[in-house]
Amino acid sequence: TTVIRREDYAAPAYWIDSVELTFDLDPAKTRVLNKMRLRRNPEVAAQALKLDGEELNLARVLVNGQGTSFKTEGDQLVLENLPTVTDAFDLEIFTTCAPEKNSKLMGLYVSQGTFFTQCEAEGFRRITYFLDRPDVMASYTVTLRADKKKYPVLLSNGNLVEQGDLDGGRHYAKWVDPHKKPCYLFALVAGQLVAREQRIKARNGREHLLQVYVRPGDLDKTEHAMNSLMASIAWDEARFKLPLDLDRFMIVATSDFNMGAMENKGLNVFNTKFVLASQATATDVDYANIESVVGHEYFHNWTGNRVTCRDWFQLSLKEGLTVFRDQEFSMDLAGEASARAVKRIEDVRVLRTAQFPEDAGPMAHPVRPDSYIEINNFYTVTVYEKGSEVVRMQQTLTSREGFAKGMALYFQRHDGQAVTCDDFAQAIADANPSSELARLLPQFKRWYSQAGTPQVAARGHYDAAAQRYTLTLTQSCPPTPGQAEKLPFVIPVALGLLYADGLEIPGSARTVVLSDAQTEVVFEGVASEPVPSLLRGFSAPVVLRYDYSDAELLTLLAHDSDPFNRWEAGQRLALKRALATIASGATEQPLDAAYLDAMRAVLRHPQLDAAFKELVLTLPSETYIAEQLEVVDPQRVHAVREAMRGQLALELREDWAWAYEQHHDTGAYRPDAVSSGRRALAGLALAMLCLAARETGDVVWPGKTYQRFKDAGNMTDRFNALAALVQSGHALARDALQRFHALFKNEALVLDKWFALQAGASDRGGDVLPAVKQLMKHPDFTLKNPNRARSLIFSYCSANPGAFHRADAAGYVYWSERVLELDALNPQVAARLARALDRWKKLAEPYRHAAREAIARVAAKPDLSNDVREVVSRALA
Ligand code: HT7
Ligand code: ZN
Repeated sequence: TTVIRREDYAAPAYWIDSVELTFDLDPAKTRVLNKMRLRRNPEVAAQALKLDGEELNLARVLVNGQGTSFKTEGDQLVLENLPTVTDAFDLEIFTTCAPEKNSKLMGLYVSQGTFFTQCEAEGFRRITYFLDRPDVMASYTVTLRADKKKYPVLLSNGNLVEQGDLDGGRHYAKWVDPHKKPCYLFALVAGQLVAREQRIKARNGREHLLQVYVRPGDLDKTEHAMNSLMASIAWDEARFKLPLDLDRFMIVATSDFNMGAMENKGLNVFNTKFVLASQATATDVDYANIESVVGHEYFHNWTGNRVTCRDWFQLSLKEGLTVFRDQEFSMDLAGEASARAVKRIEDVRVLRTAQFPEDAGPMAHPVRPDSYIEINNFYTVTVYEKGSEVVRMQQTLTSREGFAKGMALYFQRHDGQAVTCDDFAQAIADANPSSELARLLPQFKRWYSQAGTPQVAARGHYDAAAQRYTLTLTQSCPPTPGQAEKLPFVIPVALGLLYADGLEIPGSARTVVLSDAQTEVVFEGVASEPVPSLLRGFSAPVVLRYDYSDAELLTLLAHDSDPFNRWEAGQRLALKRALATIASGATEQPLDAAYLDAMRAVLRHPQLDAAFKELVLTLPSETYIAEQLEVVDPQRVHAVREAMRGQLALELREDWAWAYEQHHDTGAYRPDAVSSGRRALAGLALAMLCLAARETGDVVWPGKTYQRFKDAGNMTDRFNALAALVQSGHALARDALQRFHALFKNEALVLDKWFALQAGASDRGGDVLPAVKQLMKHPDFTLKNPNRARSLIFSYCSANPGAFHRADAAGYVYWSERVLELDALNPQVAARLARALDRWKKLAEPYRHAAREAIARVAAKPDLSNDVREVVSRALA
């Protein structure tokens, strides 16, 4: 295994200016003719040309039309006797590959009889020999040839310039991409597909053809994806003045995909999960995810494709920035401030439950990593979500308008180039010379180089006589692998002060930029001891420590003008109680009247949105609670949180019944923010009412829930009702699950939900693992389809800690078997599953020891993929 280091970056010895690819598509043996025009890079010493290749059969190599000597070194094809002058020359390489045998889903593969490609990060080398690195940008001409009946649709990047029939029932299509691109953005698709089409005219008058390609039976599920695409195009024009630069923009859906989607130039390939939606089969969350993933991939057309990454260490250049853009897009579409806040809370929840643990565990790495063994392991929440927060802080430090100016400068400077995270931050700062970002740029960039989640400790001192309030902010950052000491970050802390009655102190709101280890902020003319509202809107990806009293939190929950901090106050109230109960050793009655009354007040509040209420009334997750502890007993965390849920359900049961009655009827189905918020709250109410029924013996609410499950007019209501029965362990759940399966047996994405729900069910006496094992034998289960594997195995191992961490270690044994089994098929998916035990060192005994043994068992396997090897060796280090 080789470690790749950022500091070793060197420009390529050759440039590839143009590529002509000809494919003879055949699942068993596809022939690829690759004609390149290359030239030596005059800025680099003359050297051999080393082309990347993987699992290819090489048939022929010609230089300027002549046979040439070549050798192979590992996976590379090495050509030593090339023209030494820097004039351009032709290189022709003929290879074959076997798409139907490709279970890794990288390179060219077959999914349900259709050819797809996935080239990011290093999949192009599985199609042909090439300089497979993002700083080599070439013009592509692609000819596809295939059997016309089996593969009537032949797609690649750019414009279709020619098509026609060939002998023997075959046909061809020739595509020319008008834009230069790195090879990771190459794509082809060939199969029996149909498209929803839409012609649009942009603000500048240019006409475009938009297409969403799916399998023939799925056309009626493409309207939302197309609407999302049109909204994305309009948004990027309006907010950043970035137009669509293609005549034709295509999205194609496949059910076999390692990730969510891929931004290939003009030919985005999507996991069906992020394209297909109908009210009968998709939930509100699915609709929202489709909108944001369609937006994300579309926004890559500028941030990633027009300006790309110099090397894969710069991945966050495109991913952090594009996540920021898709988050802003969804917020802008959500509309009102309260709906924006709901989206912000959801995004922060992801960051804190997934990225903070990553930053505190063995896989911690900076937003711009310094080294890797397998780049696929670095498509992480740190690169994506923390990367987005780093971009968001740049906006905070330059203003919304200033940031837009910075983006304009970035494209003015770097359009058509492969650049670095430094180039991006420099452009934003240079466009805003008098901003805090410009003043502090070198220090700000520590967000790119230092891993770990900074902590900001706040202390307040009120001097009644002087009517002065002094706030002291202190920052620190724990060590991470390879980085023992950290230097201070630039941390924008948005804050304000409230009087105890909830009134905001006029003039107190500001953004303090913390750049030293410690800063004091002094407020004059403060009439009585204030309550500080700190880190409003989650203005930086840090842990905020402040010793809030219950009274202060109740004030913030009831009155803060910042909706994020209102929600946060509710979470802190719940967390305090969870931690106290966990520490006490008892489990009964974790919640007191003060908390329950506050939750009732939120639930019954006449002005608050339903979506916001649902977020406040949802307790912090087991994972988030566990992260606050030094040593974690997952069973104890589970038991305490379940006790809290039970109490919240029981004590507020009349309020839940009221909430359900008030919110369950949302009229004709529309996945907009308001009606989906109402459905979410009604769904939580049903879950709570079924939970309360366990205690009270009530049969009415479970009965109503079952009825709801049967009658629901949309998947959100139906699934919420089903989940309420399953999560409360009600006897009706069995029958409901059976019916659900019968209804949706031909809908793969719905079956994924069915598997996931059972694997994620609240554990009662260790019953989930046997159920999961049984479900592995279900005829609809297959390990080969990543969505299905994730829906069953990941839902159990990564998303159900109370069921996974068993004192008998059976969960860990199951995990290690699945990691090894998956590794033989698809190392990328296996490596993601391998991360389920990242935080093993925090576990209490007997879990800790058993988890270590399970990881060691995986590590002991001699022929592990690099992907899994890197994850387990870091875990054991
Ligand atoms: N840029 C895309 C990355 C991606 C990917 C990476 C590795 C292996 C498979 C993959 N499929 C897609 C996803 C994105 O838009 O961020
Ligand atoms: Zn992306």
